[in-house]
Amino acid sequence: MSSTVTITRQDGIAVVTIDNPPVNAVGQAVRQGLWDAVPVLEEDASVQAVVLACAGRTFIAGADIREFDGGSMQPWLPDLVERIHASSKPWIAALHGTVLGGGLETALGCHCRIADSRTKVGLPEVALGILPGAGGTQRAPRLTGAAAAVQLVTTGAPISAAQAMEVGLVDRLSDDLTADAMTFARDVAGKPVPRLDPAPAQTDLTADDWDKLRAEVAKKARGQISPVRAFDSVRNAFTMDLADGMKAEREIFLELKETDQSKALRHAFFAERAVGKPAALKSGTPRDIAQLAVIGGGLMGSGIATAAISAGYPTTIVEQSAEAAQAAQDRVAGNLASAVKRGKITEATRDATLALLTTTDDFNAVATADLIIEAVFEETDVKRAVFDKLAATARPDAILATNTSYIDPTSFTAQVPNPERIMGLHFFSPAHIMRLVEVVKTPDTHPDVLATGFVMAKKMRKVAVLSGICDGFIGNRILGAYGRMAGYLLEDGASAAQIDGAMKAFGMPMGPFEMFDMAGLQIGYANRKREAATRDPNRRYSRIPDLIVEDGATGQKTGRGFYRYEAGNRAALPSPETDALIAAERAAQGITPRDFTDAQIVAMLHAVQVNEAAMILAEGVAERPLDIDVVKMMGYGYPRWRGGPMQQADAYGTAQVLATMQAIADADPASWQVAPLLREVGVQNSPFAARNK
Ligand code: TC6
Repeated sequence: MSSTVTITRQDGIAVVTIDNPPVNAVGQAVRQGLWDAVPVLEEDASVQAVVLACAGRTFIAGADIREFDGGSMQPWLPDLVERIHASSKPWIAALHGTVLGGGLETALGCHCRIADSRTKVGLPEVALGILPGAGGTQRAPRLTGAAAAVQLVTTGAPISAAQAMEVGLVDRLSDDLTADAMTFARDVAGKPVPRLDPAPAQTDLTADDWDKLRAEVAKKARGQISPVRAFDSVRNAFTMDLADGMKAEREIFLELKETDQSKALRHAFFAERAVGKPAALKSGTPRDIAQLAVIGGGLMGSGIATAAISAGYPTTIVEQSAEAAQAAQDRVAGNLASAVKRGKITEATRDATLALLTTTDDFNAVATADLIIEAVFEETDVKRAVFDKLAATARPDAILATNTSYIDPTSFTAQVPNPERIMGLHFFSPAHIMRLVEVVKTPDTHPDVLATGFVMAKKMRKVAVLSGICDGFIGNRILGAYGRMAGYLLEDGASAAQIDGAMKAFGMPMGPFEMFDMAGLQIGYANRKREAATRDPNRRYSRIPDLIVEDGATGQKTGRGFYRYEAGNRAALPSPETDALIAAERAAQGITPRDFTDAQIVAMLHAVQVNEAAMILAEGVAERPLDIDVVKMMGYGYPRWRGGPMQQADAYGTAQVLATMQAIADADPASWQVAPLLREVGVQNSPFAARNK
């Protein structure tokens, strides 16, 4: 027996325990241990029933994802699950924690399932670009029927133990799992072993219904293949017997595992965890934060405060007047009310959470805070004035954070004593919903302060990424290159609708011009005015966005920007006025509009992002390519199934990205230069992933 799988026996019941921290992933050693356990228990006449349980915080949370990149190692999970199911003695799976993927599939191979009432079960494989490949798409439908199986398998969303019981995945619920699993085992010992009917599962759905459902799944998947193929496999359960369905499932699993999409999604999974462990954090010890303060209760400040109180931090919002403080209070209450409406929290939780919030117009309230987040208007002088006051009022050891999204924090904090306690915490709007936070390190920031930022972000259920200082930090600086290229493409002849359409077909939730209109054009306009004096005069400057703003159109809120919007409707419609303005500007610049293919648009917009990212890496602003990928996926809607721009560069081949960038730079050398790091990797066609160590 392997050390990860042990057997104990008590009164005719064997307990097989898996102990493979942290999440009991069913890797090769666990599979081998279980594989060996089955015949031992078959041959042991003293054993009448078997309980399969896990030590630690969870039952099996899935296959070991780290094994997916190597060759597959026997025994394979589908064979193991089948071996357990074929046992002549009943196996009872005792479930707790997060029973996911191969974990649930193993449990479905057992003959009975009992779950701790706090358990969550699910088949999240589609989120890794694969499908449940150990019988999940065949056994689940035979237990639950079509609707629940389609939902489980194509969304990957976990369900509660109670829901699992309702749909037939679980037989009993328990609040004392160890004892109740033994009772269950005794109840079924010596009786005929309950087995799944291998005949095709029954359904009322017609072929037409199935086709409609498939179209819905494909629409939601927006370019991702795995939900659609997983759906096909579930459908097989209603036309094939178990053995044939399993064979077909295995084929689809092997096909999906090798796709770029699955590789990208696996990269995304590990990258999201690796960003929390940057080298710069190794020497940091997080400080305790008992009291938070947020300066500014606008959209951003109240979003941050909502996230903070939701994570359990007592928080004070400081505003300039009693009215503004009340408005901030209302905003936070509104955020929580909408969480109740969406079923995310209960009314009782809302009330308990809101009780952690104080709002005031008295700046002295920051004196008791351990961590203070400035979230005022993005203007150097406005921020400096806040830090002047903080220098006088905050405790000398309080951590001071700024939510700046572009401006170098050192440009408005030089007057503050103990600069090692200052960092940037760049939240994304709406801050109580968006999961990304860029933790910005100044040259003085102490590692303990950074570590505190990371811990706080985690408590807020956010993903923190470390960034050094540069204009726009990691995310907005790359967005700058993306927006600039989109602007040139527009001026050169592509329409906003074509560019947006190409990027949506690529997988972005919206194109650049829809995004600009949604965010409002005035912030970019103000930024460009701020940068005007320092801008390289030789670099091409497209005036179109400025002309639109100066024409009185600032995006969705005003009913017009790059597009036209009807009142109360976010649909982007063509704007004849904006189109005329663009045509006039092209003529004024002597530009004859030319055609671009969608593929060219995508390749160019991708290449300039990777090029900017390569500079960011070389400057040390981001530690690793994966940090950049996570920023773009979590903050900017970059499709997870593409894994972020750097992972996508590896999938295209960095040589190809270099060639595209070289062509862009050759055509307009004053505006674009190939980043030396992109040249270095591109010449060798070596992947950025090699630099993720
Ligand atoms: C599958 O089952 C396919 C079957 C078909 C086969 C034919 N493998 O997330 P955390 C690591 S596909 C390897 O921070 P939490 C994770 O990297 C799989 N490692 O903890 C991290 O390592 P680090 C289907 C894994 O409490 C550590 O465990 N299953 C795996 O916030 C802690 O993880 C899934 O997709 C794994 N399967 O959340 C479930 N899972 O410390 C994936 C975790 O070195 N996992 N690790 O950074 C999860 O959703 C969550 O990890 C969790 C625990 C909910 C289980």
